[in-house]
Amino acid sequence: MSGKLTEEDREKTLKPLLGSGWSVVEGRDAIYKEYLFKNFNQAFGFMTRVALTAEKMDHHPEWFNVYNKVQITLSSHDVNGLSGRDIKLANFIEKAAASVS
Ligand code: HBI
Repeated sequence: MSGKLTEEDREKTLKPLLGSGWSVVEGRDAIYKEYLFKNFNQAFGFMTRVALTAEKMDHHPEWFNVYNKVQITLSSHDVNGLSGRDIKLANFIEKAAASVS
């Protein structure tokens, strides 16, 4: 769970995310997705939810926000690539984004 994702892990846990708008970053073992919201309040509300969970997990996104756009990159520095923590956080992020309205 905390080590680098194996090929088997990738098949099982990464593939579903790649089917829902996440992509593997070129030249880096990391995943990326851009979210668009209606306005800044919704974007920042979403970021606040993600931030609280990220802090609890001690696992932090690389992210960029302008107005209603939030671009997120996930990777685990300690394993120099993707770990189960990235998958777990990405799945939480998906839920958080879906619950913004
Ligand atoms: N967040 N994404 C990510 N990757 C890490 O390896 C990581 C982190 N947040 C905190 C963290 N590691 C700490 O455990 C160390 O930097 C101390």
